Amino acid sequence: MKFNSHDELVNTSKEAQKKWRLIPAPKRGEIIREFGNELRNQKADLARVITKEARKIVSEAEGEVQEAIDMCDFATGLSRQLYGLTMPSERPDHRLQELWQPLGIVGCITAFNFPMAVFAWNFCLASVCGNSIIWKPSPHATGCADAIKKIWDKVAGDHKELVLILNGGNEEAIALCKNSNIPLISATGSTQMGKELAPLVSARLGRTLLELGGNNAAIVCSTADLDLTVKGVTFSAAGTTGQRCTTLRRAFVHADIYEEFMEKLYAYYATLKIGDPSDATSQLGPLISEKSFNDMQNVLISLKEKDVKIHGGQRFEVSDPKEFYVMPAIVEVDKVEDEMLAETFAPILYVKKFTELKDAIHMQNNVKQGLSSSIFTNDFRESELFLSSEGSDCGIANVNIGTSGAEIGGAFGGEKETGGGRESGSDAWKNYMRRVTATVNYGKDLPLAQGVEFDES
Ligand code: UN1
Repeated sequence: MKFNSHDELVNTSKEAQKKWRLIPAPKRGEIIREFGNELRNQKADLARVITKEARKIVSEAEGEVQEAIDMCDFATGLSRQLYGLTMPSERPDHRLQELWQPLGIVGCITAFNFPMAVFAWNFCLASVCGNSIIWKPSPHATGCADAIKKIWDKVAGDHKELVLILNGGNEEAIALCKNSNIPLISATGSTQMGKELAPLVSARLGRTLLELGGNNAAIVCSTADLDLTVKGVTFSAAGTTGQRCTTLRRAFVHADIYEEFMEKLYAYYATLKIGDPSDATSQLGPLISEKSFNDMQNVLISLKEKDVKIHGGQRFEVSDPKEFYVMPAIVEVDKVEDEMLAETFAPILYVKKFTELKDAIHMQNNVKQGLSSSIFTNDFRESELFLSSEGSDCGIANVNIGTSGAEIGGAFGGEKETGGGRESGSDAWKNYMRRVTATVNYGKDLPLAQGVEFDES
């Protein structure tokens, strides 16, 4: 569908939403179930599009489509559970209750690394709640958006325009953010992007739902099961070639097991299969672009000036020289280096020794981002401390699991410069609705709240 202007696009979405919101939520849920079934039918083909564009390995690409399918199932169930509370009224013959109504249009900006799943997080909730969506996919993954749109159009009947795609870059994102007909902008990407876009939305007092950078850490305690830990750390740090917002970037390892852990970690890294992501045996595909490669190399160059031990990180030669495959890097540091405080969207894992858990927790939290975190331990006192108010300050805190690979059932998102948004499961749907507090008087008198008297007669 082609639009002559931005206004035309937004008006089309508005009209689509007006029609859609009249459909009872459980009926909307049925259409989303159809959408999910079609994703199921085409899972392998969709995964191939992800692999082609985002360069994810087959298993992860299929996992991403599964994440979208899971969201459809979740939203279908949710379609009968958009509950509002009823509170006791202090006045006789009155009912006090909350109603949840759709917002209107949701503007959704997604990144290259989860080109289908993050759309599904937003679309499934937004649509079951009665909203339409204008989706600006990453310029790296427009084919993924087209494939999804085609499936929606197949199942949507009269509601094809509920999903509209706006292709483009920064300029298009800015236009969405400035448009006061779009009550909610949900954006995934870098913190820098969030800092540019969010003020445009808040200048018109619109709402944002932000899922921005991460700088995730794992704490490996002395009682940890090291074989399990090494697998968890490697999947999170090197998997997806370090290009998840949940990627593990820093590991704090207890001094008592440091040598043994590092030995096992290097041995495991040495087994990783780097290569064409469409080859089912590959575990790591290439970086998304030459720019990502350069960003990674620049960080490694600046680290070389310092007293650190760097392992890996160099370009890995495969048959197609146009792509940027890399050996995932491990950087052992004695002190917290500045490079560790920034997110480099590439597989660089910093490792530092600790002796006191509270110091490790402090180092973990002492960054600007607050998305995901892990502790590996078999001592419940350590894991409970980590999960307490003295522990991780992130939106996601895992025990004996790496920082990446969250299920859809929980709310996903993080604190501080990660943006504070929550998407996906739990009650994240509330972000896509407006809450109406309704008080109904079904009596014959007009008692006022707080005992106020106005009309004495
Ligand atoms: C992202 O990288 O933007 O928890 C999302 C995970 C995935 C989602 C990552 N389920 O790693």
